[in-house]
Amino acid sequence: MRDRVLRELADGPVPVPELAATLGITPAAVREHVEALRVAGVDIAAGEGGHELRATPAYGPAVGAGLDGFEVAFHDSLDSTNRRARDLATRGRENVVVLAAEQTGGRGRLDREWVSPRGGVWLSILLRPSVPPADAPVYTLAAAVAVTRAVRELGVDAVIKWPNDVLVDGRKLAGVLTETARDGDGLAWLVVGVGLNANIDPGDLPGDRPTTLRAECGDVDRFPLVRRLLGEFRRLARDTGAVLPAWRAHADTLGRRVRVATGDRTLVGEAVGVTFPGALELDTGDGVETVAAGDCEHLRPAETS
Ligand code: BT5
Repeated sequence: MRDRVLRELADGPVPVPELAATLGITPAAVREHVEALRVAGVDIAAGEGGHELRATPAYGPAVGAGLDGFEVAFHDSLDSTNRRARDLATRGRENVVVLAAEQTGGRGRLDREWVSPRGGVWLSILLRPSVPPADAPVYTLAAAVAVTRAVRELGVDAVIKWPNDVLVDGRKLAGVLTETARDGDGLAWLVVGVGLNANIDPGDLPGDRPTTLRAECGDVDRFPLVRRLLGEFRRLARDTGAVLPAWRAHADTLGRRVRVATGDRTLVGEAVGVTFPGALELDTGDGVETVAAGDCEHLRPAETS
């Protein structure tokens, strides 16, 4: 609800009774939300025409103000938001989003380095969904969809490479790292880490072909971007049946010739489908193989091995 109050105030000025009627709550409840937002650092003006958001808050602790469903912990600097979220998980916490302005020890999959200077979006979402551990990959796909939708709103032509990369013209804009722990046969917790290169020069990043929002569309306001991303993710996490159709709609891998390296083997074939919770179906010519996890490379049509 507080997020909706914030959105209405952004279109303000709006008198409290009108806002209360729009949102279906009492004027007293509106005033409580406004006060809580102010305490969180959001600059709300009260004038003759009603209340209004004076300026979009800076990217900082206020990014979590009133975000439905998540408690947000913003840090100026952390080694890794995933590491911090794992610590919170072992202390029994849930529905927390850890954000950092910079990471000094960011990690990709297989303990690879993830370079995370100031200007980017580095965050980890800690959840405890009541699902079997095998379902965890669907949350990785959900995060890739959430990032893709949020940046497409900015006019960036982002697509998803299976399983977790968000690309623009073959260049990597964002990656997702999901970590889990079991509790007996169930899932104890799930940490979904998202690294999105926002207001950064691509030359400051490693990797094959990195890109950034700065390069694709110019510097962006990360406050609404992160809130949009988290809102999309929350919707999908609550309705995981919606994840695969959304993922397919943005996928660049399906229909392509790909090479997939799993722990012990490398497969080449045409990516023909993705099945719940996120496995890739590969037509190798000798039948269709289902690959649960791996590093995927898109091949040009002539490249076959
Ligand atoms: C990923 O790994 O793509 C997952 C990245 C997840 C990062 C987030 S940031 C918030 C949270 N906290 C963490 O500590 N991690 C998560 P992978 O597919 O393994 O890609 C890693 C490879 O990408 C590296 O080996 C580099 O070659 C390259 N790389 C490193 N930093 C990059 C960057 N900022 N942009 C693009 N490529 C990068």
